[in-house]
Formats: sequence, structure tokens, C-alpha cells
Amino acid sequence: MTQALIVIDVQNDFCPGGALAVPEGDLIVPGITALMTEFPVVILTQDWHPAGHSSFASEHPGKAPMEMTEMPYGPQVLWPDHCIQGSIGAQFHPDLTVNRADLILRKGFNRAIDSYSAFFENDRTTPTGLEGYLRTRGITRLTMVGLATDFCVNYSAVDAAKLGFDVTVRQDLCRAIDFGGSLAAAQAGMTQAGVTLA
Ligand code: VGL
Ligand code: ZN
Repeated sequence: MTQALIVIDVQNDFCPGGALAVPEGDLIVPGITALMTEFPVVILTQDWHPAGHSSFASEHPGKAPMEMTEMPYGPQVLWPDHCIQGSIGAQFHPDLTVNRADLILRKGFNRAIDSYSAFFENDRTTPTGLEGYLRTRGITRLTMVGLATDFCVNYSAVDAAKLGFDVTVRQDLCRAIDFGGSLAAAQAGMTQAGVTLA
């Protein structure tokens, strides 16, 4: 029963000063680095968008960041431009122990589809390949930390639980964007899916 720590999107753009700053996003970094020493397997995810990504409000005339739009795959929040491939904002927080990672999984690289989850893009069907990676390594238990609790951590945790993994989210090592009740909705959804909120 191998365990993995999955560190979601601890990148400059999600930390104070970044393009899509999550309040206190940087405060979780020392705790995550300490937690890495307790896990045999550490995986990082990295939000990794091409310029002009369809989730950016700047691609939708008349729309502002945090407004909604309708995509072919359903409703989508429009974000400020963030985590553009190769940019400083897309880099991991400088204090994150990146060298400890066995795998860095990039997501959101498909211009037409956003990807909050580490397992499936926002059409909810296109896989990222992470499920196969975990299964072929015999990993059954996942602990998740990172940014943001209500989006990428939430979607990743719910998908993992639905796929049959035993999932714990360490909320003390996550921070939320939290607009329009998104954190409370995420917590309810994760609990409903069988995720342990610690
Ligand atoms: C995220 C919004 C857009 C996240 C990524 O990491 O939670 N949120 N892209
Ligand atoms: Zn993104």
C-alpha cells in the first residue's frame, strides 16, 4: 500500500504578488517541504497554459476575470492570464523542494480546455495520464496539499476518490481563492465524494 504526496500548483502566480494570487498561498510552503520527508513518493503538479489559453478572460471580449462563460464542455470561470508556459509566474515557489519530486505533472496545456484536476481536463473525460502512473507504481493512498483548495485541489481530490484512491486533503497545507462560496461548496463536494478532510 504505497502512499504518495501530491503537491498541487504551488507556483508563483498563485502566491502573493502573482497573477492569480491566493491569499497566504506562500505560507504553506515550509509545511509542505517538511511533509515531503514523510512520503516515499512525491508528485508535483504545475498549471501550464499556452499564451491565449481559452480560460483567460483576456480571450473573451467584454468579459472580466472571475466572470463565467459557457465552453463547449460546460460553464467555466474566466481567470486573469496566469501560469503561462515558461514564465516566472509558472515556476514553482522558490522555497518548494522541487528536487524531491519523482514526477512533475503539467496540466492545462490544451488551449481549448482548462484542467483543474490532476486526473482529467475540465471536459471531465480527457485524462492527464496520472491515474495510469499511480496504478502502475502500485500507489493506492494519496495525500493532497497545495493551491487552490476550492479549485485544483478540490477537483483533483474528488476525481481521485471517484477513481478509487484513498484520499486525504491536508487543509492546513492548502489555501483557497474562495469567491462566491466556492470553498464551502468544495468542502461539501469533497466530503460527499469520500475524501478525508484533515
Ligand atoms: C487554478 C484556477 C485556474 C488552481 C488553476 O490551481 O486552483 N485555479 N488555474
Ligand atoms: Zn490555470
